[in-house]
Amino acid sequence: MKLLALSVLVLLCGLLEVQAEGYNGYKVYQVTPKTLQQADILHQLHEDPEFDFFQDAKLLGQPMSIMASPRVQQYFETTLANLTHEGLDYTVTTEDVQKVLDEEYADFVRRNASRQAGARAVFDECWPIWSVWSVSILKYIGSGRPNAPTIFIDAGIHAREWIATPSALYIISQLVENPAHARLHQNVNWAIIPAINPDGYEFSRSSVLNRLWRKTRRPNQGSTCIGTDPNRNFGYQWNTGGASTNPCSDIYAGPEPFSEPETDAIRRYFINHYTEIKLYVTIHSYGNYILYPWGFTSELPRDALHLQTVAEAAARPIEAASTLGSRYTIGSSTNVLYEASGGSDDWTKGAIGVDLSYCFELPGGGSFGFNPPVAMIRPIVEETFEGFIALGEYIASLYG
Ligand code: 0X9
Ligand code: ZN
Repeated sequence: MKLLALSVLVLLCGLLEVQAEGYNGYKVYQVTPKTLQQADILHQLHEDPEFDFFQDAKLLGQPMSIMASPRVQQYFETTLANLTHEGLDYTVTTEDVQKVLDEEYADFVRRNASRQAGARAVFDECWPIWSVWSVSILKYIGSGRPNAPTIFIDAGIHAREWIATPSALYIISQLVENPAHARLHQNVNWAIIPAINPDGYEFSRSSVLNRLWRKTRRPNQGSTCIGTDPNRNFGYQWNTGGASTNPCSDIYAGPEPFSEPETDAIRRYFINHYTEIKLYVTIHSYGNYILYPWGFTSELPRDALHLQTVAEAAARPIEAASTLGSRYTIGSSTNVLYEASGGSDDWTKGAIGVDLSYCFELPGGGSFGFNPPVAMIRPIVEETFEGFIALGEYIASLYG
């Protein structure tokens, strides 16, 4: 088992070929709406391909971080300027996104060049190409009993959220290699997919021009735009809100539920194992949230209190262990973040019936949150694992 997880330190630390137009002239705005009407106006832009919401905010008075292409900046700035009369605040936090990405990448290359060539430690020395091999990993780490209660974790469904994958790999490494955690898989199985969107992930690595790619990479019929948002592609309340029918949008729901091989792979696994799976966690970044269903409605599931209590029990040890000062916000997706239908967590709970279903948004880092410096990988993955220990112990205590 160490096998794939850690022995494949194939670590080709450089990025590959250059493609696409990149983010030249794209700006990032920090916008703080003060009224619900202002927030609504901003949310309407969510599915417009010319905008990318790096950080959304549900609560009035909290800042949103929105990237706008050069094509819409004039229009956007006029809209914002009009809204400032009603109290909205905004500033341009980045004048040229590509320039910042290029600088960050040059810094990354400089630091890597000063290290030894060859194999490097997974969590300390580079951002390797994990997905080359990890796509095929759906590993049981477990009790030896195929029907034992199972914890299912996926990571990296959004291509650019790189920190998700090492966090999942770290869970595997601790479960497999650290005897202190053997008890966590004595009576419980763990199924972990560290890079569930490998094509997208590779694309986001292929050039700094593609660094902010989020979706899958399957071409769309009748459109030149590529890819579907896999986290809008699950078949429970699919495309009922907070998702787009435009293939060019970053939150494109796909032509139909489970149109993507990545989401279909999860579906097939759950269909075969639904009786055993007791906990589902999908790992994303960024923003320090533990989210639970629903993402399609602001109504709460009947067992919201249970979901909240277990999430709090996971957040506490993360926060206690954090050397980064991490603090987590916990709540239902729609209520603390935004409405977004077709997510994997809604489907596992709503369609499959997994009671405990969560989306972890890990800490961000670097310019836009998706580029934690290499030195932040270990602190993030270590503190996050503390949450998974708590979750693992809870599942073992319930079913073990
Ligand atoms: O929008 C998403 O898919 C997730 N946030 S992210 O910034 N990583 O893209 C949140 C998903 C929460 N779950 C649902 N809406 N079902
Ligand atoms: Zn995500």
